[in-house]
Amino acid sequence: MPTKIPHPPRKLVTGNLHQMNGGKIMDRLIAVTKDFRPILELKVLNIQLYVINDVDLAKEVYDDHFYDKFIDKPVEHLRSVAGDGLFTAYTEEENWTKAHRILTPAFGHEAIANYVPMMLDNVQKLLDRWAKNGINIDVCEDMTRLTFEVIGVCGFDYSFGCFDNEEQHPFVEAMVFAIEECVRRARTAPFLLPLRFKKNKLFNQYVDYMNDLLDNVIQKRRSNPQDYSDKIDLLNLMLQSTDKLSGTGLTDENIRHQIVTFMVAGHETTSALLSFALYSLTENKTILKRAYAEVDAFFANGSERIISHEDFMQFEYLRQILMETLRLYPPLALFTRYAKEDRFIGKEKYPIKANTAIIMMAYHLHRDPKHWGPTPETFDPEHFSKEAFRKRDRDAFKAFGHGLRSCIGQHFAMLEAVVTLAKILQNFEFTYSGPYNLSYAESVTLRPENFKLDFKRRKQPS
Ligand code: MNH
Repeated sequence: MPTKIPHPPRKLVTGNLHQMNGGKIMDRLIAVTKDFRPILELKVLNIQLYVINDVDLAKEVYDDHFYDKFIDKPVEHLRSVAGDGLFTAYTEEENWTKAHRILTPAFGHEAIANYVPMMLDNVQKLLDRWAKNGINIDVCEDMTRLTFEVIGVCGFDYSFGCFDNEEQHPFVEAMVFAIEECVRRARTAPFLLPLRFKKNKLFNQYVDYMNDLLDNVIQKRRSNPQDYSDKIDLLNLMLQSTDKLSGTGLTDENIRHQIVTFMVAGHETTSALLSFALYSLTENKTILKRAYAEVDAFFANGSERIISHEDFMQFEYLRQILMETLRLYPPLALFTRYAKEDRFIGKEKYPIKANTAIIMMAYHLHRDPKHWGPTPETFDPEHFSKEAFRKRDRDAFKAFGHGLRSCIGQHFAMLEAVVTLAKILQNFEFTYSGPYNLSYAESVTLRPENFKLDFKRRKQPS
């Protein structure tokens, strides 16, 4: 029997806008949607969207035959920065399929093994920074220094000097402004957009600056390939690969879009993961103790032991901690899909209109008691023991999105996070710098707000 999809109380013209205003947008969205399982409908001015909070209902929307990734307004605006790069491309675009085929092996287990030394290099810079001054550390900020450097070096052999300077590199400043401006544009009525003279001018200057910097790097390699032939990074891979199916490679412009995409998609997400992991460990001393034990066992025969990709398996408990962190605090708290034609879901119950945004609320899906047990709010790495993992529905965990359009960088991110966490635990103890209550920062990604720790070098176990 078709049923009307429930919705929070609405106002005549503005719909649910009043529930979204006043406060941080992610907090508002989490709060407004929380009590509606399995589904609700929101109307914000003239925009209609569905929000799904229930794993079993979500499963129907994961059918790639009838549903696909929805390019929502902020992502559409982001195309003036990242073009048809993987994240912002429409699935039908030829360049999505082509880049997906070329880049998937580049992010596979075998390829990313090459990046461990570059990751370790930069983790060492983070440790040195804290060894010099570990008091009152803004954790997200320093984690972002790390993740930005790592993706710069692994992506195109470029250092932004995030560990050498306190001020941001102009590229970082440009990128942060551009992303924020895209989000602001998405919330602005279209007829007002051309009137934002100052912001538009700044936006264009920043985007030109980023493009010039990257075009220079790409041109240098194109003209002197022999000078760079030994570089193992994503740029060389893109320059050297041809797509077997079409027989052509990626254009220089598309390669530039991919690099911007990796910078945008790869740094704040991984930084949020590492920050929430340290938060969760500070809160849970028993879990922290077991994490130290795993790390100390690894370094038992020499604190200088260098972590390699094969060692990833030795940090099973750290991996469980990081996965559990992604469950409770998915850095992308939601992703969006749409139905290709009008559909019913929930056993023919709820009508879903074609081409309308369906928000998959990972934040709530990861707290679905039918799949995560009676106390889903509890941080418990046992949720990701081999045993529990085997028993659980694969679709209950979506921190990396879904299907064809899921995160291409997920193994890269997990490898970087495990290596980083292992080295931090090997070297430091940490406590809150002051009283701390978790709140989320206002940004595109979910991040802990104002999260500060004091790091103290560990006495080496005797
Ligand atoms: Mn990542 C897509 C989460 C790290 C590059 N990423 C996605 C999606 C999620 C996601 C969710 C799907 C978005 C959507 O459906 O609209 N990503 C993460 C998280 C981390 C992460 C939680 C870290 C933790 N991502 C990375 C890293 C890189 C990267 C690191 C690159 C170096 N992600 C991508 C790209 C896509 C993506 C590229 C788009 C893939 C596609 O659509 O083909």
